[in-house]
Amino acid sequence: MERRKVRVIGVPIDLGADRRGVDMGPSAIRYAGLHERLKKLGWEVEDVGNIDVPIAETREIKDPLLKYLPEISEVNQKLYPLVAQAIKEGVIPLIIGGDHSLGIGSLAGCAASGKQFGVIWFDTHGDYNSVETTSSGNIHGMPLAVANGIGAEELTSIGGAARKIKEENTVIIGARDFDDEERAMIRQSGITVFTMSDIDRLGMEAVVRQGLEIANRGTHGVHISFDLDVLDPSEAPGVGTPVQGGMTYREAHLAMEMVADCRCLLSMDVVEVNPILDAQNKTAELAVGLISSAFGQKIYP
Ligand code: EXY
Ligand code: MN
Ligand code: MN
Ligand code: MN
Repeated sequence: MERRKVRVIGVPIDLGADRRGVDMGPSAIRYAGLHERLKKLGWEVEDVGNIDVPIAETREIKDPLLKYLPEISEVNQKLYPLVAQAIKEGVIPLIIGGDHSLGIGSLAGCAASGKQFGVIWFDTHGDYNSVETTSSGNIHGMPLAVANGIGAEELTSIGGAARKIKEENTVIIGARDFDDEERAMIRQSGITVFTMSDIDRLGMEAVVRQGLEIANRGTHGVHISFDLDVLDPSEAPGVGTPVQGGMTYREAHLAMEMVADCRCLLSMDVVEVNPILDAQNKTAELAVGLISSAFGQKIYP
């Protein structure tokens, strides 16, 4: 098998969550042994370091419904060409955050690569708010809407004016906390949602199998956007917006093992690790374990 390359891109952003600590996510994930684990699996690992992110303390919030909009736009303007270039080279970009506002640049990068791609968004939340629907003004609650052309022009125009995703190839898995208006917007879209209740009823294997089928239909591969808050807070305490009733450790690993088995991984985000909220760095270690499963680690080789 040819040695596949993975390019790690750090995005230490906390502006989208408006919560300090998640900017340390990339360091916590590297500290938890990311490179060693991927190399042990036979991957050639390249790390471009971290994108420079302005610190919140030196910024003023101009619009409380789009907090740190100029800075978040600037960060994602830097991110998307790096993602696009990696994909064009046949390298898998692994974008480690940092809050989920980086998903704007990741998805714009996937689109700019020229590949047809599907999306599986593993998340408690829909991340489908816009300035019209948000109550927090936190842009990490908006990236999937932005990628679908909904929201502030400073964000939807990153990587070009066109929508970055295809609703018919986009799936949310693990949902259990949508805002009211956000829920209505997602319902009106063609995005498929599997809630935690669906997972309880159908089982994770059936849900992920259906999700991969949808994301791969007529595409060249799949972008996985993994928000650590999709797991139960008992498993992933170091996240900024925890919600009870999340995935178990094994459900999350099964999902990632199935991603590896499908050999359809185009690119991957791993976001919302906040080591300040988790002194033992358990959440970052969990993130590295899940990445390992997505990149081919087998419990029983
Ligand atoms: N829906 C809420 C909001 O828009 O503020 C919570 C969003 C949490 C987003 C995290 C990254 O998943
Ligand atoms: Mn999210
Ligand atoms: Mn979330
Ligand atoms: Mn279509």
